[in-house]
Amino acid sequence: MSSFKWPKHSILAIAIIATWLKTVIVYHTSFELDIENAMQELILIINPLSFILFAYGISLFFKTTKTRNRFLIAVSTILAIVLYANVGFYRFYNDFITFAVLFQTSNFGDLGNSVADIISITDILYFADVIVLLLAIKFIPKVQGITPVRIELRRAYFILSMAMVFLNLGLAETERPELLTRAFDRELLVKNIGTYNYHLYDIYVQSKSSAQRALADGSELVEVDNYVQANQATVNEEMFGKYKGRNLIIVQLESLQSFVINNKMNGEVVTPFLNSLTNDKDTYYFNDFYHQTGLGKTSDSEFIAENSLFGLGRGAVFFTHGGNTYNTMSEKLGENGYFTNVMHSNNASFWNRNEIYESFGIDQFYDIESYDVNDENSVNWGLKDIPFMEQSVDLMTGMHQPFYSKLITLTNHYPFTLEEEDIMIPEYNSNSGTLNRYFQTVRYLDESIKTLFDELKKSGLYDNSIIVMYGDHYGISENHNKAMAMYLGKEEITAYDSALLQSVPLFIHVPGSDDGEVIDEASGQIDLRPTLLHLLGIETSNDMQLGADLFSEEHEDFVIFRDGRFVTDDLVYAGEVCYNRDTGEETGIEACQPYIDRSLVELEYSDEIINGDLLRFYDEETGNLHQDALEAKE
Ligand code: GP9
Ligand code: MN
Repeated sequence: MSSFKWPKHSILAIAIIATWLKTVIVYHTSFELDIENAMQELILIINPLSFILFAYGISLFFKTTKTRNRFLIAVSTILAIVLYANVGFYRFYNDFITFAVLFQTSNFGDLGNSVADIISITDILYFADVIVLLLAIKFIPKVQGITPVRIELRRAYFILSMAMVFLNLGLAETERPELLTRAFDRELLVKNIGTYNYHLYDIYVQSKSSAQRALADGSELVEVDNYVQANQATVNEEMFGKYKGRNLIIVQLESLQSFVINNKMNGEVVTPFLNSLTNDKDTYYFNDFYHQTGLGKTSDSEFIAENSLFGLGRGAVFFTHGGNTYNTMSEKLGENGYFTNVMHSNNASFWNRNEIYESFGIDQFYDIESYDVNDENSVNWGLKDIPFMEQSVDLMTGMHQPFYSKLITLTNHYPFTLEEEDIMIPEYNSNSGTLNRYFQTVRYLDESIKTLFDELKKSGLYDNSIIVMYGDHYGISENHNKAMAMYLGKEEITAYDSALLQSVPLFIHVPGSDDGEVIDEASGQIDLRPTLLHLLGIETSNDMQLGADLFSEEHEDFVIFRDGRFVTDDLVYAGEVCYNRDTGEETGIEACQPYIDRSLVELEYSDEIINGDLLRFYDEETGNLHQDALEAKE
């Protein structure tokens, strides 16, 4: 044996260094954090330390080496689990876990295949620091008995830890002013304060939002109401009530982005049926329409369309605020004699749908129990879209009319797998299997819409319906930028490109209208509620909604994304840079500033309504505020 004598706190030092190094390596290998300069790199390197020093430092309060070591093992294991959970989540959602999402365990259960798809045996490396620590404890000779830590040492240690926190926050503040007050973006938070601190911050914000509801008294609503009233777009008299009494069939097209529409993949047409609708005499096709979803993905797009409000910047509003008071499109249609329902062959609890649909006033949810699902007719997440359409129209045939049915498709969902018999075009040939398969599942989705139309015609429902279709959110995340660049024939995908790639198609198909056209108004999912209600002759002028009727002369070309980016007819704001939309070149921030300000206001008003559950203070019928709110106005 060598005569080397290990210093007294070697184990602590090893634990700190191992977890620190591991975390920095994980940042670089498992997340796609855009690092633009040396300062950002420095912040990324030091940010795990500011938390680890504190967490591991608590061990210095224990009296024996044994209890100190046990504590270190426990903390390092917990931290490794937290980090690994984020890695797994990131692989799937390209985002970091939020406290709110942790309560969505039912969703994680249902991921099934996808989970197996995203974890692998080599993931044991994410626990490398725990292993190093265990080895160190085993092989480094221990001092037995009670060995308290000197107070001065402890004091010096915690002064150093504090200094680390301030250094971290200070650098983050210079690099990203107002980070903690404005943060819309989890990636920025992780980049600047680190994953572990980010979770503490998130827990703090969540508790704050529960407190917000308790404290809200409706007075906030006065300001929001004024803004909404002042920004209302007048209805287009010609279009208002033009299709009164028709059934409304909405199809949310899973993960469908606009870049495949009227586009080919290695000579193959990807969406022949939808392409035919883009110049159809009965279809309004919106080619500059965007999803506005956040972490809640499909559920957010449902939320936005039903409420004409944004989802939340953190977690999925379907989960966090399922019990709020809402004034949805469904509720309004219900009041106007419609039978309202959602058709989606998945467990009712997924995305907490069963609960929030009650709050939305939806009459019936045709979930997986209403469908005949077996091995032959399902793939990937469940029932294939073609049999789904057939069975859905069967269900519609027995419905009271007029009805409003929302159909949510499923086959074109990550990981985009199909059975041999359903493959209609070959895979693409990029380095991303995800993008390669995406074209095939999109092709299948397109075919299922053709089926829907055919079945509706057969059933006799077609002529008296309006069929609205839109993509719910992106399917191809920024993790596949290289492959996307190859497909689009670009050198790289910039922040500007990424923003425009958030475009999803919107079709409003009105059989027999002979009114079809291509509309290039920059618009988003938030505009659906007023647009559709107006077409059906239902007033919304008293409603607390942030979108505007797409057929109104006053509809503005301005789409706000949930993360604060936006698109207008001549500007794109992304990555905190203002771009000229025609050239794609950077332009002075002044051009974007007024829109930046308004985006922040609108996102904040939307959050206020949801967090404070403010619609409980609002009289939907008269558009008046309830007594509490009125008193605050005086
Ligand atoms: C689940 C389906 C998919 O029922 O709507 O949700 P997503 O993962 O796309 O948000
Ligand atoms: Mn979806």
